[in-house]
Amino acid sequence: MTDHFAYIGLGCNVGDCRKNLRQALGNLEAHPSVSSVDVSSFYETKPLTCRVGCAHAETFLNAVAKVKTTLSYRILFEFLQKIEQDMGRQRNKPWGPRTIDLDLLLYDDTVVNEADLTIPHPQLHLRSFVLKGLCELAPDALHPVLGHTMCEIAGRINGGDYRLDANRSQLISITGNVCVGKSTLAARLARRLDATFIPEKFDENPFLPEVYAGKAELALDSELFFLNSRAVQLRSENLFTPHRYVSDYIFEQALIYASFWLNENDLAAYRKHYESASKEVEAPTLIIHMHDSLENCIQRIHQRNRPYEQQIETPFLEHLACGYDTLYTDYTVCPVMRIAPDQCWTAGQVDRIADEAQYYIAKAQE
Ligand code: PH2
Ligand code: MG
Ligand code: MG
Repeated sequence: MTDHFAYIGLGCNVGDCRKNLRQALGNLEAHPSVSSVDVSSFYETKPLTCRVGCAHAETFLNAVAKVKTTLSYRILFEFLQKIEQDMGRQRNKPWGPRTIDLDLLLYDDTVVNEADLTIPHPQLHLRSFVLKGLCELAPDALHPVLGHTMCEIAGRINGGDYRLDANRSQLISITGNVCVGKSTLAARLARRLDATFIPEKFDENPFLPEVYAGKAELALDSELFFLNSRAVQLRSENLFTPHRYVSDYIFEQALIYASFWLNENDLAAYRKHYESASKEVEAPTLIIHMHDSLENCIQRIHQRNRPYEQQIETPFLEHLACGYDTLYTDYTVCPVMRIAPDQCWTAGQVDRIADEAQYYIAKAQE
C-alpha cells in the first residue's frame, strides 16, 4: 500500500474549540490506515462570512494537519465527514456554526473535480486562516493547480480572507510602473478571459502633456481629469454582474501620482474629491502587479516614444514604484498577484497568467 500525504483544515467556532480540535485530531490518528498526524499551531481567526451581515459572529479556532495515510482521497473524505457527524456537527446550514469542520485541502498533488469533492480545496488560495497552517507545515509545497508555493500564495492575500462571489462584477486590475506593459497585458488577458478591457484614457487628458512639460499650475486639473474619467469607468453602476473586466490601472494609484505632482494645498483639495469618488467605484477582485527594473521601464519609454513622456526621469519612476510597494504592504482589498513583465510575451505565458487569474475570480452561476 502506498503512503499518501494529505493536508486537512480544521475549524471550530462553538463550544470548547481547543478540545474539539484535539478530539478531531485524536480521531484521525486512531484510524488504522493513518500512520502519522503532524499539526500546525492552533490560531484564532476572524470569521469569514458568506455575505456581509450573515451568520458566524464567533471567532474561529483554526489549524492544519498533515496526515500520512494509505487511504484513498475518497475514503479519507468520507472518514472526515464521519468524524464531523460523530462530533455533533449539524449540516443543516452550509455556513452555520460548527463544532468541527474538517476540510480536505490537498492530497499529494492530485487534482480532483467531482460533484461533491474538489481537491485542492477551491478556496484554499483565498484564505489566510488555512494558509497560515499550511505555511507552518509545508511552506515550499506547490499548489497543484497554481504551481506556486504555499508561501507565495499566502503572500498574495497578505493576511486577508476572500471568497469567490458571483454576485459582483469581476474586475481584474493590472498595475505597475510607466511602460512596464500593463495595457498590453490587460488587453490580451481581456481577450483570453472573455472580459471587457477598461483602458486608462491618458490620450484624452488635455492637461497631461503640459504637466509633463513643466506647467505645475495645471497638475491639479490633470489629476482631477484622470480621477473623473476613472470614476466613470469604474463606477459600480456602470459595471455588470457578474461580467468580467480587465483594467490597466487601479483607482488607488491616483493618490500615488497626485502626491508626486501636487503641492500640499492642492493635494489636500484633491484628497476630498478622491474620497468621495472612491465610494462609488467597484473594488477590484484581483490585482496583477507587474514589476521591472526602472532602467527597463525607461528604455521602453524611449522605444514607445510618446513625446510628453520623454522627460520622465528616474525619481518619478522611483516615486511610483515606492508608492505601489507601500500601498501593497498592508493591502487587503483583494489578492495581489506579482509577475515579472517578461512572463507575458508569449501566447503560452499569457494563457498561464489567464488561467491563474481565472482561479481567483467567480464564474457566473448557471
Ligand atoms: N470556515 C468557513 C467559513 N468561515 N472563517 C474562519 N475564520 N475560519 C474558518 O474555518 C471558516 C470561516 C466555512 O467552513
Ligand atoms: Mg470549511
Ligand atoms: Mg467543510
